[in-house]
Amino acid sequence: MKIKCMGCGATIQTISPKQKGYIDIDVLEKKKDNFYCKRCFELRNYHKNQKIEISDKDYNQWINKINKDNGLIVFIVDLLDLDGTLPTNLNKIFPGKQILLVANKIDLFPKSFFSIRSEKEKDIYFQQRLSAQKKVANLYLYLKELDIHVVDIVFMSGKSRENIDYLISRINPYLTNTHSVRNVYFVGMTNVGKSTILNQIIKHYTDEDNVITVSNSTNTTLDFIYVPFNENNYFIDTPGLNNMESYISYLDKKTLDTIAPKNVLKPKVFQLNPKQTLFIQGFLQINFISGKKSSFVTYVANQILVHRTKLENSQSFYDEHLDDILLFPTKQERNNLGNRKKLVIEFNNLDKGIDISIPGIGFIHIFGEGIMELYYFEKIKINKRKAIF
Ligand SMILES: Nc1nc2c(ncn2[C@@H]2O[C@H](COP(=O)(O)OP(=O)(O)OP(=O)(O)O)[C@@H](O)[C@H]2O)c(=O)[nH]1
Ligand SMILES: [Mg+2]
Repeated sequence: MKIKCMGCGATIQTISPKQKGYIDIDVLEKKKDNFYCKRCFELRNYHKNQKIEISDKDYNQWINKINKDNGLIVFIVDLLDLDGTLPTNLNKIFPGKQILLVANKIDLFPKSFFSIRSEKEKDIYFQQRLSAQKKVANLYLYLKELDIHVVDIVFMSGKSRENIDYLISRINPYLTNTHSVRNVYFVGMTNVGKSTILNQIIKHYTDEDNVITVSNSTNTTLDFIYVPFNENNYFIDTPGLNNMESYISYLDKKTLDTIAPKNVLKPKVFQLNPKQTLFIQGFLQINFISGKKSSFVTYVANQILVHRTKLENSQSFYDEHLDDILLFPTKQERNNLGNRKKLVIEFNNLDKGIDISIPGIGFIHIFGEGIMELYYFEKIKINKRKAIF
């Protein structure tokens, strides 16, 4: 019989220490249940990560397996990294499937982001009426623009448990259909918080805490983890997909530890005049070339450096301070990210302004009028969208 690691889903083995599911034979012999592989043990207890690559072949097999079942797909995105975690071909990956979209990590956003003015309103918001409804509507419109079809949208936080009950109430109607009971697959890009949400659901029903391993490194979950939800239905945690156009795929654990958002974001507001430059650490350089004074609001982790310089000094600043003030990405990470490239973007005051999303990092809301040049790395895809929220 195959024994599975409770933390990552890998099949337990005692042969190859560098492969997934490894456990020392003497540890295995002592254990009767609750198996955790050595990698999970070290990740959970010492935050040490042995990186295990997941191949495209593995992903394809998992996707095929999901597509063969008639289950519900709960597709989770990170609201701070929406474009980096929402594949535009979502319905093609899961053809004909019902998909419920979860916008996770709302705890990172300041209350003003959801226009919550009082405790009462906060209560109401958590049941997704009033202010949040507007956000849901805005996200629906964005999905429509991208031609993505979902059956429902839930805003929530796996970390602070906000809206966990609401998520379950929205999943409930899909647990059976006319033919059979259905499994629920928790799917999404790596690091969006799939396992964190499942841990909260397990805790909700069993009081057991932190059963599945979570971490801010990529590819924490390595195989399906079957969580019995009731007598008939399984909730299934799945390994995250990698977005090779996101910074997250190129940053090492130390960098991720340093730049991951730790508490509620404090958006930084810059009123920029043309001929000024904004650096988001070394991840993105925005040269404001011409136009009217405009506002740039950064939604990134609070500890991420946002630095303003004069345009004329920007190149020398970048060259001189890449490894001290700008600091990230590190030299080694830059080697994998390729050369820097330029994207020219024109923007104007119409509507609510635009967002520039930096995958794996956050986004910048820009309101005003002008032309800017963005400099960032070859492998990364920066997206411009009409402001959503
Ligand atoms: N602020 C915040 N952080 C979260 C939330 N959910 C998860 N995280 C953090 O995001 C990181 C990734 O969480 P996981 O649950 O391991 O993500 P995953 O989607 O299972 O990742 P893979 O297994 O690699 O696919 C961890 O550092 C979590 O603490 C949330 O709602 N809010
Ligand atoms: Mg996981």
